[in-house]
Amino acid sequence: MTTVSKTMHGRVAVLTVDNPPVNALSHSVRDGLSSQMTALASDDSVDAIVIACAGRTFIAGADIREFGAPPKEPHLPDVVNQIEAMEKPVVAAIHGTALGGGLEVALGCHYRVAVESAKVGLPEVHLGILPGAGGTQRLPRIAGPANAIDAILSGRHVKAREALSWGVIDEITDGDLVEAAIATAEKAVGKAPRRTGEIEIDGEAFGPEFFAGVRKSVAKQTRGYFAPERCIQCVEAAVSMPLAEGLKRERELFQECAKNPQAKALQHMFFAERQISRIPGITKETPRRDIKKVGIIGAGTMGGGIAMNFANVGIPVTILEVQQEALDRGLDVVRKNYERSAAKGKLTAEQVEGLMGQFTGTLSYDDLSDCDLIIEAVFETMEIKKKVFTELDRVAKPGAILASNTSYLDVDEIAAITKRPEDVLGLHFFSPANVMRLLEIVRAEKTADDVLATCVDLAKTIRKVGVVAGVCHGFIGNRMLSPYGREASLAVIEGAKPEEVDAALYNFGMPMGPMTMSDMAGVDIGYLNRQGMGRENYETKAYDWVDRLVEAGRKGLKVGKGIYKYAEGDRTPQPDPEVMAVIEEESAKLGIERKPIPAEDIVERCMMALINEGAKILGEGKAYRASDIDVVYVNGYGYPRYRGGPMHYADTIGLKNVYAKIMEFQEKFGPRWWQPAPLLKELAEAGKSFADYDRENAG
Ligand code: TC6
Repeated sequence: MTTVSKTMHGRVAVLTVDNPPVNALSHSVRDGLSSQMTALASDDSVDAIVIACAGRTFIAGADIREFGAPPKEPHLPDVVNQIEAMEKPVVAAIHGTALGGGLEVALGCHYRVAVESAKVGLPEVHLGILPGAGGTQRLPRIAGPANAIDAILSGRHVKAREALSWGVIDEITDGDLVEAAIATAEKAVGKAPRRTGEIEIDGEAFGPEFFAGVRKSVAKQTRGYFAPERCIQCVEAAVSMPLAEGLKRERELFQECAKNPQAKALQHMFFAERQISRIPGITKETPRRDIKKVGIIGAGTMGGGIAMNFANVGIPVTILEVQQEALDRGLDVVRKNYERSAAKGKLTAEQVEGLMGQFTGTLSYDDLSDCDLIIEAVFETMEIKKKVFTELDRVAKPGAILASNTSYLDVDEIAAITKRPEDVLGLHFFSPANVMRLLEIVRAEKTADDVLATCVDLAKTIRKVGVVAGVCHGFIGNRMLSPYGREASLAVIEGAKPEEVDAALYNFGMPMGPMTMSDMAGVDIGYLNRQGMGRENYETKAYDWVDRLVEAGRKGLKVGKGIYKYAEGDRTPQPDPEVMAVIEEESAKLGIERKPIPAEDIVERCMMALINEGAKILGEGKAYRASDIDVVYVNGYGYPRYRGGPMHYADTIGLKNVYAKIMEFQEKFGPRWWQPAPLLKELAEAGKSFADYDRENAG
């Protein structure tokens, strides 16, 4: 298939790349560009060349689907070098996004013309690799090392105006892009070639101190990641080496990244996050309902945070509370959140007022009668939820979508209290709801397809990662959290200190350990949950020591003491000998002889517990894909993205090994909590992976 075609405009040849959806640099595009360059170099009827793209965007990068397959010539770095070496001027005409290899092609061109809405960037770091087609050498030369390192390490999409100020774009046109590029090309004919790779960098200001500063500034957000350090080394090479040597160094470091398992994991996440909106039974043709106005029940932290998501994208919200005081307090918290953003320079005072103008407070359910979607975020008991939904059933207009933000409760039971269960579903936001990207969309038994489709689209509108889950206790995320927390807590009663458990999981890549997390969320929340469950339904050995802490008033960070203690006004957890004394007493009571537990064992038990529960969820059809579970864990629970989520991590260990480990734990710790998921057993015995399962069950 021809993906690069040529048309003549006077003596300028316009090459148009047409490789939907995003004009990625598949083999045919590289081959097309390269053979066209060879032919045009000696074509006497051509003075100059424009590279433009059909469809929605300029080249958005290498073809990620080709990663992992044996590379085919011509390789992208050679194509970019070939373009740059042309004696005839080559101009890139950029619309949409010129990303990764796309920007590298543009940097190989001698001029770049763009439309105002265009963006450029080198997002390879998000895929575990680095810009390996000269991007790390050419961008520092044209934009300066400081701008280049910012773009390469953040992977952000830089707007055309900013790119213009960096020198990356030469001209922004508000007219016809290709015509403007042709005009630039015609003007360049006869002038000396203008090659990015020949620009000299003044290395003086970019010595070891500069790079030490860069390393320090990104240390926190790049903890555990392999590629960022290699990106920095590439820019160091750009500053200190001639182009050819720098390109060689870039190649070596690119290969190191490409071979590292993190690259595969991050690329898995890229596709996983694009799979989530493929839902069985839902197509483009499935009708959608219009969401022009949203109602929120409850102006607490959760309700206010949820409401902000809608206001932020221009959807007005009516918030309901029972008492005026609570309503005022809730709206005040929302305002303070916006004011904090304004103080950081992210919003103007006018924008804050504009956003607040989207909110209407009310004490009356009747004021929700014109809402298209109503989300309740009230206290987590079935009795209260049922009361709220009875009221909603009374006041909501026909066709309004009614959603519960419950984290655990049975959405089918909630739906059944209404006369319109087809309009009901769960929309489970994560706290803080205005910040956290994950949204679990809970498809209840009777939820109508158009209701689900509307909410899947809506998640994108409010910039959430919306994953569809089935009805079960805790849905995907919290259901998996429970055995993970149990194993962490058991490790403590068996011999590990809380800070050792936390350190083990932090070093694995979690943003914080489960003990710190429990203190932050409030240790009493789990306590109340267990009280409701009854002792026969959970592992008492794991939690009796925690319950003793709560009963002694140690409810967590909010009261300055929980599993750890906290100095006044300081959120740093500090080990507390009083807590250790409780733990040791409880261990003795249970007849447990405390023994140190190696960090690897703690991690292994917690991870196996997560994976096994994930496999149960998948086998029961409560998640459509293993990769959906990965998306939930990475976006909602801080699971290290570079490990690709718990299910991908299981695939890297091998499901045979995972299954064997779970059987070993069953032997060692007893069968009550260590029952392998039937799906895990089946896949392990068939020599398959979760990725195989997803492929075979696609759609
Ligand atoms: C690189 O260049 C390395 C160079 C060094 C070499 C030595 N390849 O995101 P959307 C698909 S690394 C293949 O929903 P949007 C995507 O899977 C690359 N496929 O759309 C989806 O397919 P589906 C550096 C790709 O409008 C469809 O296109 N570049 C690629 O919200 C639409 O995608 C990047 O990392 C690709 N490169 O956003 C850019 N890109 O419909 C990655 C997309 O079958 N891409 N697809 O599910 C993006 O950031 C965004 O896709 C976007 C468009 C901003 C281009």
